[in-house]
Amino acid sequence: MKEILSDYRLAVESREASLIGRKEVFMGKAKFGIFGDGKEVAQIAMAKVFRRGDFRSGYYRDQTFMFAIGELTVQQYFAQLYAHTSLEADPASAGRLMNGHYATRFLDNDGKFINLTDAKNSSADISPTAGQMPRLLGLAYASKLFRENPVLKEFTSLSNNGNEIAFGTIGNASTSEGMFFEAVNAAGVLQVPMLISVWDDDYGISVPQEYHTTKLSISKALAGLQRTESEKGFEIITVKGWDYIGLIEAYQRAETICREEHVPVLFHVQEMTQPQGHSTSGSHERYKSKERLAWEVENDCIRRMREWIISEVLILPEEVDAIEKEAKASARQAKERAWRAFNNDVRKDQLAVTAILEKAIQQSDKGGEILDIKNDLVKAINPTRLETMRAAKKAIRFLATDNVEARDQLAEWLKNAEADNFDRYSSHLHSISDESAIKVEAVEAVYSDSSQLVDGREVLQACFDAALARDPRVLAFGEDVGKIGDVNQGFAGLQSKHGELRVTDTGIRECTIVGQGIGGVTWPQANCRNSIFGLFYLCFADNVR
Ligand SMILES: Cc1ncc(C[n+]2csc(CCOP(=O)(O)OP(=O)(O)O)c2C)c(N)n1
Ligand SMILES: [Mg+2]
Repeated sequence: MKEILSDYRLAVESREASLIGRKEVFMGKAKFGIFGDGKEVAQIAMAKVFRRGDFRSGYYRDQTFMFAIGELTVQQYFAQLYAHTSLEADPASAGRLMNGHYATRFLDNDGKFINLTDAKNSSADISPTAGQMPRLLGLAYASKLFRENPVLKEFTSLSNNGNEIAFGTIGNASTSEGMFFEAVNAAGVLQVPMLISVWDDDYGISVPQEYHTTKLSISKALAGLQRTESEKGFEIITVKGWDYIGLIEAYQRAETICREEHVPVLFHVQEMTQPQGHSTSGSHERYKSKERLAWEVENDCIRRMREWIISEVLILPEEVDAIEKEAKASARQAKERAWRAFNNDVRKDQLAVTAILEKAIQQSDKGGEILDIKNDLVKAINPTRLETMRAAKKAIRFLATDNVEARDQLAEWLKNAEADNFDRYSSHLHSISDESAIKVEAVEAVYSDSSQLVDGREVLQACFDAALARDPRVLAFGEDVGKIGDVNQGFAGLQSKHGELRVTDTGIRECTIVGQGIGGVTWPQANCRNSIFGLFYLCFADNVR
């Protein structure tokens, strides 16, 4: 019972965060907002089977899940909404990821992998719908290799013998993407521990299901993937988004199948709602009928969970009210803390420039113009760094011919601010660790008069052979790479030498071959402070030509 109430409290707090978030955007305190309202209960159920060592590769509706696994606080959630460029405030990306995009760190400050088996891991979300799918496949594929390939057993901080699950989330409309179909098919072929939850609210922005999905249902459309006694495939599970107990039971079943048997699971969560509509760009009243809107209110997962708690768990409505009140207050306080921290940070710049402008007003003949600039700056209700930079630059222009100390101080301030901004917005776009590919030193080829003349393919083959021998994490996969050793023979003989798990063929599906290659890697640019190299170094998306 305690657990049920604490789950309910979290659902309410997360919902409140969504509601407040939308208001913050409309008040001009953030640029854009997209929220996880309507998806709370299912995500709490999913979090119950997400263990240390597991990975998520998901999309922007997953805030409640991130709260539930303890990898995001409500304060951090708001810091991200404001784009607070501080790693302490927003550990996922220091303000660089879009709101509703999540990530945990895979690397320490020296660029070395942390113990991933002891962490609840989330790769960084990316904006293209279904872009999370190829990488999800890679994460799941890594666990298969760690379980099946004895040479990888020593890497105990990367995998617990392959007992991890790669959890994917995707919206119903995004399952129309080619990347989704490619990843699903590949997971069935490879038999990897991939558990994909589809959050199905019947819409993709304004477009209803009939434009998206055959038979109006992704689980019906993909029914042929269902495994049978004699054929490998998927386990397909359907459940309603408001059914707290049904969701918990179904996720437990899914977990066992996926984790123990390494069978992929399609977990179709139906009858979800989106109370605030798609995002802060536009309102759903424009495209949902009155009946649909009324249905969404009735079937709101929090409302239905509340009714269930009162009628089945026999808690008094007043007790539930008290929980709600407390949860909402907690979300509000977290928002206040996040805003204060963000605003203080931005105001530091504003205060510094204002102080110099005040001096300039005293020192310069252009005092009147500088006073206007200062007044404009201090009256900004929600100042951004841009306004302060603009004020400083404008004042410098006015003072160009005026040799006053304040002008030099402004120039000095601007120089420092630009350096700080480089760190805030442009650093870590590529790895700066010792592992950076850019730091690998070239080894010049040395020839002698007696050097043998050989075909290029033999040079390649010798290099690949040496790489495979040097590091057990190196592997190669792609079309025709395995059995025949590539159409052009760069891998000739290497499968029989190093084994099928290390040199292997794949289907003709380049996007997910790349996904398999990057596996645990989080998208480098999107995820600035995270990993930029893979669990595996080598992947061939096509024949080596
Ligand atoms: C490749 C790509 N196409 C289009 C978009 C624009 N877009 C963002 S979200 C979205 C709708 C997604 O709907 P659904 O998958 O059902 O998720 P929901 O938002 O309903 O949870 C669209 C079209 C995008 N981000 N990426
Ligand atoms: Mg949808």
